[in-house]
Amino acid sequence: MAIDFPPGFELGVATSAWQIEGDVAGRGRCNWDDFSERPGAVVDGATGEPACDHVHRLEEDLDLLMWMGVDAYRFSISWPRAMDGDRLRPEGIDFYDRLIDGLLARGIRPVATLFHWDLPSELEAAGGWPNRDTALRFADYAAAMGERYADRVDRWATLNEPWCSAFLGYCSGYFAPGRKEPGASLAAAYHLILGHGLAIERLRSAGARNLGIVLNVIPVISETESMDDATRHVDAVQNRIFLDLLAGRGVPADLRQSASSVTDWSFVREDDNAVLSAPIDWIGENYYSVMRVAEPDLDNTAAIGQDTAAFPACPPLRFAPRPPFTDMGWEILPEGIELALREITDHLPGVPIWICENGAAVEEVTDADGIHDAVRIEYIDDHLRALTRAVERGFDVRGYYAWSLMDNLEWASGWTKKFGMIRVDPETGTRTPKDSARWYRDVLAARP
Ligand code: IFM
Repeated sequence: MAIDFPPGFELGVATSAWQIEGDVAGRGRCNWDDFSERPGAVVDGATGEPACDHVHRLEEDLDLLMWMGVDAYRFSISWPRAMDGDRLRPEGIDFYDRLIDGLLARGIRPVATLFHWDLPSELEAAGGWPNRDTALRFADYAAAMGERYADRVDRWATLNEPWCSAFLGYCSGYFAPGRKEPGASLAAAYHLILGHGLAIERLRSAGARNLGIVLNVIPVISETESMDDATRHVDAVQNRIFLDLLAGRGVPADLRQSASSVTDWSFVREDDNAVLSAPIDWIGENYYSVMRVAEPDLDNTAAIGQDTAAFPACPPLRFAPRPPFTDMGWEILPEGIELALREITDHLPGVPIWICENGAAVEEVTDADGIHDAVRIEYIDDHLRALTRAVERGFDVRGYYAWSLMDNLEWASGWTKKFGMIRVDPETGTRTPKDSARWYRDVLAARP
């Protein structure tokens, strides 16, 4: 049965720069270049070169987007490709000019994210996001992008999933830059939102429209009442620190207290509040799964240590996802999307929401007839239906971008996990639409 989208609902696909662009020599280095070259940091040793070689295959990829029939394409600008210190980098600017103009020429709305985790190496070396100055440099970069592209970019996101940058980057060390310093990760979270707020002001002054930020709010579910405190703590680190700052409520009081053993919070300045909560025109949510918090399991201590490492001062707990799972081990729960929408709306009433990523790494079967990824189709179909039900119940969701247009570098998992609707051969770069790409194309075409 066809999905009944609300009038004007925007459908698209998403990617990010480091995951697809390649052409490392054509830009400055970033934290992920440095991190991925460290033995063992990325499971299969993949680096940003060649990724999907998107820089050299731009026209082909733009044609695939048009073939798919998307309304909008969400991409990210690589800061070290666009900028060389505080100057524009001409080749990089030319690349994004061609990308944006190529989208417009094909009738596709450009949706740009300014920071999808690739921080210029020199800023990382200077302390990265735990350092307040990075937020100021980010605002300068945002202003430069606004001045260049405000006339053509339809929608802007400052950051993508700041939780990953802050806590996977500086606390568990699972992502670049690989630091394991809980106190620094809280400072990073704060400065990311500060940078976002400063960037919003600068983008607006440059005439850019439709300004927002993309979070990955993950509904945190307590499996038993005894785990309610742990659940609240996880929710504070995963979701509330970002939502509360954006809502003008400051750092959540319970987190301020519970994390006092790892930071004195001296990086928080009371007069930052107006910047942290700068008015936004929309908010993005990347929804994949939920987190279930259960009693610690003595047979599972290794897993406990690994998971809780990302959460300073976390009470003992165990994450207990329920089947079915994707290849990432993430529980599949389409109706969980409504829990995420509720938490966002409770914090930011009246701000329209876009689902900026949703998709799955799954088993695929390749035969003479093509690449069959039935589980991905089912996953996206179920989530789109859950989303339209949520809209019927009153949530103000205006669009959905599937993750991802094509297979790409899945960060620390390298090429071992595939989210694409189009296969990219890691050896040759050849693009082949999977069944899901044809299915999504039909969904898009079936709209009245
Ligand atoms: O590939 C990532 C993306 O870069 C950010 N959101 C989650 C995706 C899947 O892990």
